[in-house]
Amino acid sequence: MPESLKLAGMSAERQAVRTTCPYCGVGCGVLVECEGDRYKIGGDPEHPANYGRLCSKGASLGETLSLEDRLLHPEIGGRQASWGEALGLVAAKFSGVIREHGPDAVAFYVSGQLLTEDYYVANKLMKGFIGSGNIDTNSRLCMSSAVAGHKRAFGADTVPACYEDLELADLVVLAGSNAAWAHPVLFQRIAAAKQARPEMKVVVIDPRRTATCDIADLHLAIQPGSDAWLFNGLLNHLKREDAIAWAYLEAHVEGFGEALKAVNGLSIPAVARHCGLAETDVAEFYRLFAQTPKTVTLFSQGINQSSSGVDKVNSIINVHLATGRVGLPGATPFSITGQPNAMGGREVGGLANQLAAHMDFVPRHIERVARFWNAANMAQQPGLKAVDMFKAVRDGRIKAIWIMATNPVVSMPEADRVAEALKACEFVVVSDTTRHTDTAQLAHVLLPAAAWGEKDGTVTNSERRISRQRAFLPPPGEARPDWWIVSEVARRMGFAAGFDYSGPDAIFREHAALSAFENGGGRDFSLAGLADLTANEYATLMPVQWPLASKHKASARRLFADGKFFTPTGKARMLAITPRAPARATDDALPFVFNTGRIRDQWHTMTRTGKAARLLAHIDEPYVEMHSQDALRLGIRNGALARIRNRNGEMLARVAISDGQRPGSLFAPIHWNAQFTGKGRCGALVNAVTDPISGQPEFKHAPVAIEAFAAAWQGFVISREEFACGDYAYWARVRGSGCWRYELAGAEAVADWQAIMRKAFGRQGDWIELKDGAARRYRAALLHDGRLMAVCFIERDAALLPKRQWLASLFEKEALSELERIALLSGRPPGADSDCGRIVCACFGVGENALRKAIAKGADSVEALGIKLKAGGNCGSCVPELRKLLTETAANSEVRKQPIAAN
Ligand SMILES: Nc1nc2c(c(=O)[nH]1)N[C@H]1C(S)=C(S)[C@@H](COP(=O)(O)OP(=O)(O)OC[C@H]3O[C@@H](n4cnc5c(=O)[nH]c(N)nc54)[C@H](O)[C@@H]3O)O[C@H]1N2
Ligand SMILES: Nc1nc2c(c(=O)[nH]1)N[C@H]1C(S)=C(S)[C@@H](COP(=O)(O)OP(=O)(O)OC[C@H]3O[C@@H](n4cnc5c(=O)[nH]c(N)nc54)[C@H](O)[C@@H]3O)O[C@H]1N2
Ligand code: SF4
Ligand SMILES: [Mo]
Repeated sequence: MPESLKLAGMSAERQAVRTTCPYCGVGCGVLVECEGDRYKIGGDPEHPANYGRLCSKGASLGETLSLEDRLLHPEIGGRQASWGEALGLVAAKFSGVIREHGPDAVAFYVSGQLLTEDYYVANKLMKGFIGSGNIDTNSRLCMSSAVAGHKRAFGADTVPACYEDLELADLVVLAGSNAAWAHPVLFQRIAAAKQARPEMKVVVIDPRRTATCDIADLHLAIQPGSDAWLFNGLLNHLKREDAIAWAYLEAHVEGFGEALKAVNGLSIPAVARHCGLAETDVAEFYRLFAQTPKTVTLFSQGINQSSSGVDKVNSIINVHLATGRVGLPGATPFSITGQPNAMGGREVGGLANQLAAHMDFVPRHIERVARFWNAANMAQQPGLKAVDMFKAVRDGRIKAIWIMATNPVVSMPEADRVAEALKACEFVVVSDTTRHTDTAQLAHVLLPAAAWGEKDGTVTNSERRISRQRAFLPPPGEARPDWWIVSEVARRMGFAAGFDYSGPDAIFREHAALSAFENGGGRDFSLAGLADLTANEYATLMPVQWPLASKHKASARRLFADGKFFTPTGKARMLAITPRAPARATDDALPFVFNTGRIRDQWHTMTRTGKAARLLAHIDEPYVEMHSQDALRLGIRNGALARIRNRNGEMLARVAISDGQRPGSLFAPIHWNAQFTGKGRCGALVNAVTDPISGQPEFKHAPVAIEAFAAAWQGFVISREEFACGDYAYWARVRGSGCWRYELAGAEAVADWQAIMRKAFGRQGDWIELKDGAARRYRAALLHDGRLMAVCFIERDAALLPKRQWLASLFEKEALSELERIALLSGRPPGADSDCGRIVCACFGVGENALRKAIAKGADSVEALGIKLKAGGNCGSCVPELRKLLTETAANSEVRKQPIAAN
């Protein structure tokens, strides 16, 4: 076991490995205790990001380690190949294309989920040795507007803040962030701080009422896309209320005259109109902001993912500069990162328009990096940004592309066109951990990457904190770390000298040395203090923030407290912002705003979280959230299926009616893809329109139409074996405990379900069946020696279908009782209703019905529910929902909770 450490009181065989969660940018420390081949995964109590806490995803990491659907060997054209053959082919093809068409005819599309060391070598190969800027990253879809906003305001891509600021603040503004679901441990830190100091205020700016609003004193359900008006209006208000830090501006800021002029006359009523808000709410927000020196504005994708994202970022930074609240304890703008190593990717220059170590495509930086690398063919200009890169693939300008650790056929805008582009591309290489993804399907060469738990390296979280990821498992099959794969291709392309690394520690040292190279303090990113780490120091490296200018100095927790910035004048810049509406407006044909984002228990395209049954228990199908007025008007029922479409594509999903949604707006999760459902990729509808500066796509605002899907029948199959359901108009595959569930629907009646079932599951065993052709009803169960193998329930009227929990639970039994067999086709448990309902607490599997019952019996607080049912007692991610159930039940209201799962 590499780099393990022995904890006090542990036996020699029992060791613990300190590593980092591979999901969100909070970057929680994880402690893996290994005993033989068993591990226990928990939060690392000593990690300063989480102090031992984990959210539901982190807590379920152990359930995602199975080798099911792992890519274990290199493949060429679908057949297994040796590493030698696969690496040789990739090197030969890339070299061939470069020789014939030049370096800009090839591209790498990489990811904020690579470790810094992987990322560094990929960037070095493309920009230093292939000689093109054509390496871009999924961070383009995620952080690029924040990067550009930082550079405009601060002269460098610097996040000035640290997590503690969120606890020290008297006002936390969450703009376009659903932290309760997307950054749960950080959200819990804010919630705990607020509980300890109830005078602390929280404002949430989000068109939807989200779980994050649970702790909000004020929720501004803003008109989608209108944030720049809100923050511009705030700047004007600060001026009118004499809340501007003039001395700070004079000393440390330029451009404030123009910035203030640009917001002249933007009164509260005007803002309220632009933003679709009540004047009193706008006024309350402005009052809070003006009077609270310790304010942190945390912003995320509701701001960044916009065709005017960079301006929105700067409209936020403007109000912080205007009040001198930058980089001070509890007073700062704070762009939170999404992926575990989004920040690391920015450090190594993973974006097509950056160089490594926060350097730019300017002659003296190009020359400096080339000299440091001894680069054979240093790129002289930026490459194509993600959206343009895939356009270039589509029209044949890029002839070979290598995709690493990202799934663009799901996650890019106009995703169907991305699939077409890859289908048309001469040579597509995909490095992934998973055999079947929507992107892997289109690869000519598949390269098996080592996964979390198997690879070693570093990641940098949202507060610039570098933590080690450490291996505690050997890579399975022939999987190899990404840095190794890239280096081996580089060697075969003739660049051996630049890629002769003995391990990730050697790469990290080089990365740190480059950050310090000719850096006299003019560049923010410096790891000078880590440039000569020994292998052993690297192995035992504790979490550390950058900049770290010297080994002997403590790292900087915050930046800019001294009012010195990285612009040529040393002053920060305020920018004159002219708010712009989203690029595409709704119209009669496409009257709804389609907003897309995350849910609590899934990570991106589900290649990992989709492996844990308990993470599918909270929300199990692709859904679209809409307001009840819209649903009523269009005759769409809660739980029915709907088709959402526009000129780019379409999506089929389950409707969740929620009055937390704005009328005229829809929300769909980004996670479902062709491995889990028929038509659930919301990226198929998102327009490939981008911010002109950052190139970040407008993921939160696509005009669409929605209509009820006219299902002739609906139903489900639950089975131990997989069921081929690809031909039905709607299908969603849900992992259960010991079984799979398939939710199904079709537009046309199916003639013979019996034949389908026999074909799928065989004639052997006992078939119990009920057929009623007139009602389009079919119910069947197959038992082998008393053990349930499969059930199928089909109805014309979906309301007649039974709940799934009880039937699914029968697959955990070795044999059914007589009573259970009798009850089987009714779909309901014999005797008392033991259906616990939809799972709310994923950690302890506590369902909604059980919670409602406990509340009815007097459990009147989250704590009481915890004592009675354990709910919420582990990761706490479900606490907002518990609280909601408590208030709902108290009000005895009929309002559906949001968002719902279908069953
Ligand atoms: N559970 C989970 N957590 C994750 C991830 C995951 O896949 N699953 N992914 C990680 C990644 S990579 C990222 S980037 C982060 C993203 O984290 P977040 O940005 O917090 O998540 P999103 O759900 O994408 O979007 C945030 C909110 O923006 C709102 N929004 C939409 N339009 C507007 C608007 O015009 N103005 C404002 N103010 N808000 C708007 C949406 O309604 C949504 O609630 O999450 C990270 N954490
Ligand atoms: N509609 C819509 N689309 C969006 C967004 C949105 O809000 N709305 N958000 C965007 C954002 S912010 C992001 S960050 C992207 C995320 O989108 P993606 O990056 O496409 O999503 P993932 O599923 O995380 O893809 C990671 C892939 O890498 C594989 N993998 C995991 N570990 C490793 C490893 O160590 N090595 C290698 N080689 N592979 C590995 C996984 O199996 C998976 O296939 O989605 C973007 N797309
Ligand atoms: S908040 Fe959850 S997903 Fe994010 S790093 Fe921590 S445990 Fe992982
Ligand atoms: Mo992201």
